[in-house]
Amino acid sequence: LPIGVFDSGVGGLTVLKALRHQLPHENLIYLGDTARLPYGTKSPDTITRYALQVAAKLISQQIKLLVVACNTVSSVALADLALQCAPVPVIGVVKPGAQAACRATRNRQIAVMGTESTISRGAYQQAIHAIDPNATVLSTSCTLFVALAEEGWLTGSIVESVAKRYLDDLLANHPGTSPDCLVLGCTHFPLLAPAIARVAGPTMTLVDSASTTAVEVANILKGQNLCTISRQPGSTRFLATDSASRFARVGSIFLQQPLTSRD
Ligand code: DGN
Repeated sequence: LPIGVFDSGVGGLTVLKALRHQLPHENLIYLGDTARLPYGTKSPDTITRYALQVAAKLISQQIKLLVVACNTVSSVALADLALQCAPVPVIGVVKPGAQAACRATRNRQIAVMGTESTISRGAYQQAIHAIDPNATVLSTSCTLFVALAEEGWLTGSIVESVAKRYLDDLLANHPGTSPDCLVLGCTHFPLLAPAIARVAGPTMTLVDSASTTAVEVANILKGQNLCTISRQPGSTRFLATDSASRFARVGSIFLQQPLTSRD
Protein backbone atom coordinates (compact mmCIF):
# COMPACT_ATOMS: atom_id res chain seq x y z
CA LEU A 1 0.00 0.00 0.00
CA PRO A 2 1.19 3.59 -0.60
CA ILE A 3 1.98 6.30 1.95
CA GLY A 4 -0.35 9.32 1.74
CA VAL A 5 1.23 12.76 1.97
CA PHE A 6 -0.91 15.82 2.38
CA ASP A 7 -0.34 19.58 2.36
CA SER A 8 -2.41 22.67 1.71
CA GLY A 9 -0.46 23.09 -1.52
CA VAL A 10 3.03 22.56 -2.86
CA GLY A 11 5.06 23.26 0.32
CA GLY A 12 4.79 19.66 1.49
CA LEU A 13 6.80 18.61 -1.55
CA THR A 14 9.91 19.50 0.52
CA VAL A 15 8.81 16.69 2.86
CA LEU A 16 7.95 14.38 -0.06
CA LYS A 17 11.47 14.86 -1.39
CA ALA A 18 12.93 13.76 1.96
CA LEU A 19 10.57 10.75 2.04
CA ARG A 20 11.65 9.66 -1.45
CA HIS A 21 15.28 9.93 -0.35
CA GLN A 22 14.76 8.04 2.93
CA LEU A 23 12.31 5.43 1.58
CA PRO A 24 13.14 4.99 -2.13
CA HIS A 25 11.07 1.79 -2.53
CA GLU A 26 7.83 3.11 -1.09
CA ASN A 27 4.92 4.20 -3.28
CA LEU A 28 3.63 7.67 -2.42
CA ILE A 29 0.43 9.61 -3.12
CA TYR A 30 0.75 13.37 -2.63
CA LEU A 31 -2.36 15.51 -2.38
CA GLY A 32 -2.14 19.32 -2.44
CA ASP A 33 -5.35 21.13 -1.50
CA THR A 34 -4.46 23.94 -3.87
CA ALA A 35 -8.08 25.06 -4.34
CA ARG A 36 -8.27 26.17 -0.72
CA LEU A 37 -4.75 27.34 0.13
CA PRO A 38 -3.35 29.13 2.00
CA TYR A 39 -4.28 27.35 5.23
CA GLY A 40 -1.79 29.38 7.28
CA THR A 41 -4.06 32.40 7.78
CA LYS A 42 -7.36 30.50 8.28
CA SER A 43 -9.19 29.74 11.54
CA PRO A 44 -8.58 26.46 13.43
CA ASP A 45 -12.14 25.26 12.65
CA THR A 46 -11.70 25.80 8.91
CA ILE A 47 -8.24 24.21 8.85
CA THR A 48 -9.55 21.16 10.75
CA ARG A 49 -12.56 20.78 8.45
CA TYR A 50 -10.40 20.98 5.31
CA ALA A 51 -7.79 18.60 6.75
CA LEU A 52 -10.40 15.96 7.70
CA GLN A 53 -11.89 16.11 4.19
CA VAL A 54 -8.51 15.71 2.48
CA ALA A 55 -7.47 12.90 4.82
CA ALA A 56 -10.75 11.05 4.09
CA LYS A 57 -9.96 11.26 0.38
CA LEU A 58 -6.49 9.76 0.92
CA ILE A 59 -7.79 7.06 3.27
CA SER A 60 -10.25 6.05 0.54
CA GLN A 61 -7.20 5.36 -1.68
CA GLN A 62 -6.08 2.63 0.78
CA ILE A 63 -2.95 4.22 2.26
CA LYS A 64 -0.93 2.54 5.02
CA LEU A 65 0.25 5.74 6.72
CA LEU A 66 -0.60 9.44 6.45
CA VAL A 67 2.08 12.13 6.58
CA VAL A 68 0.71 15.59 7.35
CA ALA A 69 3.37 17.52 5.45
CA CYS A 70 2.12 20.90 6.63
CA ASN A 71 3.10 22.65 9.84
CA THR A 72 -0.19 24.54 10.01
CA VAL A 73 -2.33 21.37 9.87
CA SER A 74 0.08 19.53 12.18
CA SER A 75 -0.26 22.38 14.70
CA VAL A 76 -4.03 22.61 14.57
CA ALA A 77 -5.64 19.32 13.53
CA LEU A 78 -3.29 16.40 14.24
CA ALA A 79 -5.33 14.90 17.10
CA ASP A 80 -8.59 15.07 15.08
CA LEU A 81 -6.86 13.50 12.08
CA ALA A 82 -5.41 10.67 14.18
CA LEU A 83 -8.90 9.91 15.53
CA GLN A 84 -10.53 9.94 12.10
CA CYS A 85 -7.81 7.91 10.36
CA ALA A 86 -7.24 5.20 13.02
CA PRO A 87 -5.90 2.53 12.68
CA VAL A 88 -3.84 4.20 9.90
CA PRO A 89 -0.93 6.00 11.66
CA VAL A 90 -0.80 9.80 11.20
CA ILE A 91 2.56 11.61 11.40
CA GLY A 92 2.86 15.39 11.63
CA VAL A 93 5.90 17.59 11.05
CA VAL A 94 5.96 19.69 14.25
CA LYS A 95 7.30 17.05 16.67
CA PRO A 96 10.14 16.00 14.32
CA GLY A 97 11.02 19.70 13.82
CA ALA A 98 11.10 20.26 17.57
CA GLN A 99 13.33 17.22 18.01
CA ALA A 100 15.73 18.53 15.35
CA ALA A 101 15.85 21.93 17.08
CA CYS A 102 16.54 20.48 20.53
CA ARG A 103 19.38 18.43 19.04
CA ALA A 104 20.86 21.44 17.19
CA THR A 105 20.82 24.13 19.88
CA ARG A 106 23.72 24.59 22.24
CA ASN A 107 22.42 27.46 24.36
CA ARG A 108 18.80 26.17 24.49
CA GLN A 109 17.46 29.36 22.89
CA ILE A 110 15.41 28.45 19.84
CA ALA A 111 13.74 30.79 17.34
CA VAL A 112 10.74 29.55 15.34
CA MET A 113 9.33 30.99 12.12
CA GLY A 114 5.98 29.73 10.81
CA THR A 115 2.57 30.74 9.52
CA GLU A 116 0.18 32.79 11.63
CA SER A 117 -1.81 29.71 12.69
CA THR A 118 1.25 27.67 13.62
CA ILE A 119 2.69 30.48 15.71
CA SER A 120 -0.53 31.57 17.40
CA ARG A 121 -1.25 27.94 18.33
CA GLY A 122 2.14 27.75 20.13
CA ALA A 123 2.62 24.29 18.66
CA TYR A 124 6.41 24.43 18.41
CA GLN A 125 6.72 25.95 21.87
CA GLN A 126 4.71 23.04 23.32
CA ALA A 127 6.60 20.41 21.34
CA ILE A 128 10.00 21.88 22.29
CA HIS A 129 9.01 22.22 25.96
CA ALA A 130 7.82 18.60 25.98
CA ILE A 131 11.45 17.68 25.16
CA ASP A 132 13.26 20.42 27.11
CA PRO A 133 11.04 22.31 29.58
CA ASN A 134 13.78 24.90 30.22
CA ALA A 135 14.42 25.88 26.59
CA THR A 136 13.66 29.47 25.62
CA VAL A 137 11.42 29.62 22.53
CA LEU A 138 10.99 32.83 20.50
CA SER A 139 8.53 32.75 17.64
CA THR A 140 7.19 34.92 14.87
CA SER A 141 4.87 34.47 11.90
CA CYS A 142 6.41 35.15 8.49
CA THR A 143 3.48 35.28 6.08
CA LEU A 144 5.43 36.91 3.24
CA PHE A 145 7.88 34.01 3.00
CA VAL A 146 5.07 31.80 1.64
CA ALA A 147 4.39 34.16 -1.29
CA LEU A 148 8.10 34.60 -2.04
CA ALA A 149 8.62 30.82 -2.19
CA GLU A 150 5.57 30.33 -4.43
CA GLU A 151 6.84 33.05 -6.73
CA GLY A 152 10.21 31.32 -6.97
CA TRP A 153 12.01 34.35 -5.49
CA LEU A 154 14.34 32.32 -3.35
CA THR A 155 17.48 34.45 -3.20
CA GLY A 156 18.52 38.06 -3.60
CA SER A 157 17.97 41.42 -2.02
CA ILE A 158 14.16 41.30 -1.71
CA VAL A 159 14.13 37.98 0.14
CA GLU A 160 17.03 39.06 2.34
CA SER A 161 15.33 42.37 3.22
CA VAL A 162 12.15 40.52 4.22
CA ALA A 163 14.16 37.99 6.23
CA LYS A 164 16.08 40.79 7.97
CA ARG A 165 12.86 42.55 8.93
CA TYR A 166 11.38 39.35 10.42
CA LEU A 167 14.58 38.47 12.28
CA ASP A 168 15.04 42.01 13.61
CA ASP A 169 11.43 42.06 14.85
CA LEU A 170 11.84 38.66 16.46
CA LEU A 171 14.93 39.70 18.39
CA ALA A 172 13.50 43.13 19.29
CA ASN A 173 10.44 41.42 20.80
CA HIS A 174 12.64 39.18 22.95
CA PRO A 175 15.34 41.47 24.36
CA GLY A 176 18.31 39.80 26.02
CA THR A 177 18.03 36.57 24.03
CA SER A 178 20.42 35.30 21.37
CA PRO A 179 19.03 32.11 19.82
CA ASP A 180 21.55 29.83 18.11
CA CYS A 181 18.95 27.73 16.28
CA LEU A 182 16.17 28.77 13.91
CA VAL A 183 13.34 26.39 13.07
CA LEU A 184 11.90 26.84 9.59
CA GLY A 185 8.44 25.87 10.84
CA CYS A 186 6.60 26.03 7.54
CA THR A 187 7.09 23.71 4.60
CA HIS A 188 7.74 26.68 2.28
CA PHE A 189 10.63 28.13 4.25
CA PRO A 190 13.39 25.56 3.50
CA LEU A 191 13.44 26.95 -0.06
CA LEU A 192 14.52 30.31 1.32
CA ALA A 193 17.09 28.76 3.68
CA PRO A 194 20.23 30.10 1.92
CA ALA A 195 18.87 33.69 2.00
CA ILE A 196 17.67 33.38 5.61
CA ALA A 197 21.03 31.87 6.61
CA ARG A 198 22.92 34.80 5.06
CA VAL A 199 20.90 37.24 7.14
CA ALA A 200 20.92 35.14 10.33
CA GLY A 201 24.69 34.76 10.24
CA PRO A 202 27.02 31.80 10.80
CA THR A 203 26.22 31.31 14.50
CA MET A 204 22.59 30.37 13.79
CA THR A 205 21.83 26.75 12.81
CA LEU A 206 18.77 26.41 10.57
CA VAL A 207 16.63 23.31 10.98
CA ASP A 208 13.48 22.06 9.29
CA SER A 209 11.23 19.05 9.68
CA ALA A 210 11.62 17.34 6.32
CA SER A 211 14.43 14.87 6.93
CA THR A 212 13.53 14.24 10.61
CA THR A 213 9.94 13.47 9.59
CA ALA A 214 11.15 11.03 6.92
CA VAL A 215 13.28 9.23 9.53
CA GLU A 216 10.28 9.02 11.88
CA VAL A 217 8.11 7.59 9.09
CA ALA A 218 10.80 4.98 8.32
CA ASN A 219 10.94 3.99 12.02
CA ILE A 220 7.17 3.59 12.25
CA LEU A 221 7.02 1.49 9.09
CA LYS A 222 9.77 -0.74 10.45
CA GLY A 223 8.19 -0.94 13.91
CA GLN A 224 4.81 -1.93 12.47
CA ASN A 225 6.21 -4.21 9.76
CA LEU A 226 4.72 -2.04 7.04
CA CYS A 227 7.84 -1.57 4.86
CA THR A 228 7.56 -2.35 1.16
CA ILE A 229 9.98 -5.13 0.24
CA SER A 230 10.98 -4.40 -3.35
CA ARG A 231 14.01 -3.72 -5.49
CA GLN A 232 12.04 -1.41 -7.74
CA PRO A 233 12.02 2.34 -7.08
CA GLY A 234 8.71 3.44 -5.61
CA SER A 235 6.19 5.46 -7.63
CA THR A 236 4.72 8.86 -6.78
CA ARG A 237 1.21 9.98 -7.72
CA PHE A 238 0.40 13.68 -7.54
CA LEU A 239 -3.11 14.98 -6.91
CA ALA A 240 -4.25 18.59 -6.58
CA THR A 241 -7.68 20.09 -5.96
CA ASP A 242 -7.09 22.96 -8.41
CA SER A 243 -5.22 23.71 -11.65
CA ALA A 244 -2.81 20.88 -12.42
CA SER A 245 -0.60 23.15 -14.52
CA ARG A 246 0.06 25.71 -11.75
CA PHE A 247 0.63 22.86 -9.28
CA ALA A 248 3.16 21.28 -11.64
CA ARG A 249 4.92 24.59 -12.35
CA VAL A 250 5.23 25.82 -8.76
CA GLY A 251 5.68 22.28 -7.45
CA SER A 252 8.75 21.76 -9.60
CA ILE A 253 10.42 24.64 -7.70
CA PHE A 254 9.79 22.81 -4.43
CA LEU A 255 10.77 19.37 -5.68
CA GLN A 256 13.72 20.82 -7.62
CA GLN A 257 12.71 18.61 -10.54
CA PRO A 258 9.67 18.22 -12.81
CA LEU A 259 6.61 16.63 -11.22
CA THR A 260 6.24 13.34 -12.96
CA SER A 261 4.19 10.54 -11.53
CA ARG A 262 7.22 8.28 -11.57
CA ASP A 263 10.98 8.67 -11.27
N1 DGN B 1 2.24 24.25 4.20
C1 DGN B 1 1.90 25.26 5.18
C2 DGN B 1 2.74 25.08 6.45
O1 DGN B 1 3.70 24.31 6.50
O2 DGN B 1 2.40 25.73 7.43
C3 DGN B 1 2.09 26.65 4.71
C4 DGN B 1 1.35 27.04 3.47
C5 DGN B 1 0.10 27.81 3.72
O3 DGN B 1 -0.97 27.23 3.69
N2 DGN B 1 0.21 29.07 4.00
